[in-house]
Amino acid sequence: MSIQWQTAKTYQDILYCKADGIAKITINRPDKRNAFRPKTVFELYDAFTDAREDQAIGVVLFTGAGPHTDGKYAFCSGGDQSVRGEAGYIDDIGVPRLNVLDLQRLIRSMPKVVIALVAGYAIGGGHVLHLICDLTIAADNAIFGQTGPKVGSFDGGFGASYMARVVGQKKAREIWFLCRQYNSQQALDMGLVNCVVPVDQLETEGITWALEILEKSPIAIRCLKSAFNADCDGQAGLQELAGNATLLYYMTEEGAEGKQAFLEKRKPDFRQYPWLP
Ligand code: S0N
Repeated sequence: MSIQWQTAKTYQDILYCKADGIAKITINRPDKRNAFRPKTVFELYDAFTDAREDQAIGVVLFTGAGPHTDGKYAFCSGGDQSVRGEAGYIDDIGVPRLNVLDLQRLIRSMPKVVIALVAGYAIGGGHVLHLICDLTIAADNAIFGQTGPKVGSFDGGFGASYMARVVGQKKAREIWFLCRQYNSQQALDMGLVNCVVPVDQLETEGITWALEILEKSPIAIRCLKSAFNADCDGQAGLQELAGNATLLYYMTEEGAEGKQAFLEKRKPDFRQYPWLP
């Protein structure tokens, strides 16, 4: 299945297009195996924010450009080590950044479904990016792993705690402590990905899943996503879940009565609404 992608905005490090209720965001730094520098992350944040704000978009496909000139693929190889400074990754004006953490929170909290399409390497901070997506579809050539303790970094946030929720404590510690690489079948077996398809069918499969999701109720999906998040995200998770309860309450006549009465300078008449069992 193919759809007619329309470029939504032009960037330097990423590609961003939309079609039929789906947004596709692609990291496009093939010379670096799609590693992210601060600019890449700022651009990703901008595109994800646009997808979040666009009421026609329900699903985001998040992927990496490939194949590269040597025939290999990558989803993302993590932070760009060539711009890593003493306190983070150095941006265009010399400021050290760890801005991928902002992106992780946006992907996790946005009320749209984010599907990672992983071909080739998902390594280091690139592995964490696929991990925090709602769903992951892996190509049969996908390779997953963390490198932090090998290259002098670590992600002790979602990268550790959420990984343990996904694959279990023992496996998460193995992934981080040994820094091994895992193929797509191993990733499927440990619950790290949802399914594995031939690499030339990766986007088609993503579109199929997206169109199936788009037939469902947006508010039901929105509330489910925040409910899944609330289980791990403490008060921030509860805030997200409760925000949806408030949104739904605003949509009721009962909620509107409070506002209307205030505007009409009268006492609200809540007696007309039942105290449901
Ligand atoms: C991906 C690997 C396994 C691919 O190996 P392969 O196919 O043999 O290719 P290479 O020849 O190694 O690479 C091809 C070219 O791409 C460059 N390149 C690859 N990865 C990177 C990278 N991450 N940064 C910069 N350049 C990269 C190569 O240098 C090569 O270019 P040339 O030919 O010009 O030399 C293999 O490439 C690999 O292992 N890559 C490194 C993986 C890695 O260690 N990534 C970093 C891990 N750390 C993080 O991601 C930091 C996490 C993080 O960002 C974070 C976490 C928590 C809180 C905050 C942060 C934050 O920093 O924001």
